Amino acid sequence: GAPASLARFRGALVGAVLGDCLGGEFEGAEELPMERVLQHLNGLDQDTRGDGILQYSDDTAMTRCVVQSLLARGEFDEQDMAHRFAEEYRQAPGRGYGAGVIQVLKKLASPRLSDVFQPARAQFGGRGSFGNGGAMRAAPFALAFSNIEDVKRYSKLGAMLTHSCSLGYNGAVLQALAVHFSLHGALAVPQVFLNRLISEMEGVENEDRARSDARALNEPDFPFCARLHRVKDLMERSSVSIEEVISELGNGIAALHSVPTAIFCVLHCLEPRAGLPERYGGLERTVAYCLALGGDTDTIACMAGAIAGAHYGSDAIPQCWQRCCEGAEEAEAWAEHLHQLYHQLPRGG
Ligand code: R7I
Ligand code: MG
Ligand code: MG
Repeated sequence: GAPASLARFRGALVGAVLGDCLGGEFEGAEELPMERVLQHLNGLDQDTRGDGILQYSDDTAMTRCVVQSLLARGEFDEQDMAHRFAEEYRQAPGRGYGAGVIQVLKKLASPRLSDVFQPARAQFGGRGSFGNGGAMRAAPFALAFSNIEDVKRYSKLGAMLTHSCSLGYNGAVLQALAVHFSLHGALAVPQVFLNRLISEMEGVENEDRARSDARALNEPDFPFCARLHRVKDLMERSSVSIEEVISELGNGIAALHSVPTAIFCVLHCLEPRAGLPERYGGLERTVAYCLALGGDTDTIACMAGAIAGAHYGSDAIPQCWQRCCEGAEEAEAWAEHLHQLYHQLPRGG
């Protein structure tokens, strides 16, 4: 594939922050007219206050912990990452965390805790959470590790600090893989991109734990692969309505109902689409389209923003969007450090 340029790293990390900040407005909304979404986004062009008026939520708060841990340690360190999650939650508990994960974050703060994966395992009657909280913060693993085996291994472990159900952590693996392939230009040929994801996920989901979780939750075996095949089917239709995307792929808080959806949004918006302004570039189309789905808009736009940002690069990010979103400037600086880590370069100032 193409070389992973610095602009792609910046695009991925800033794209994720923008998706979270811009999507926060509509989290939980149903039947959202595109007009409303465009009104919200166009308002940012006119906003003269700028400077981070749109605050980021738990998606970005936890992504920042992942980035800072990987940069500080130069490798995956579960203790360090867990402590950063706990400390971030302690300092800013009001960022809109999932209802269940709060228990994990409180337990992770305990100095007596020896196994940092234990609190996640205790969630939801011992099966663990299938929420998308692992996936929403998975992009940095693709930006820190160049080797695909490392991307899969550490995105899974990073997610398992809060999500021990395979339908939770495998969503994180899928999201990290999507960013990984996008970083290398694989979105130039959408079918190839999807085929690579499916072939990787066939290996990832081929484990006993994934099979037993899928059965317990009334899902087919290889649930993420099955969803990726639906993405493929939707791509082949001449037209797809928002309602069809929601009913086929979902727009909810479960990783299974949001990670494949985010991937579809990116693919669908590679080309201009009716209903979206002609002046919009691909990244703007992707974010607007995610918001119009309603449901878990901040998280779907955050995940799609990372994948699309890795494809289009930071030049595709509108200045006024970046200025309006809390943490976007910092994300740009951290992307440079991740780029150095990825290429194993000595770290500059
Ligand atoms: O996954 P998580 O971190 O939440 C992330 C979401 C994103 O949309 C963020 O933007 C934020 O709004 O929250 O948090 P969890 O609490 O682990 O999971 C989220 C929700 O999914 C839970 O509160 C449950 O409602 C549901 N859920 C489950 N319900 C039943 N059984 C997750 N796992 C289960 C389960 O096993
Ligand atoms: Mg959130
Ligand atoms: Mg959300």
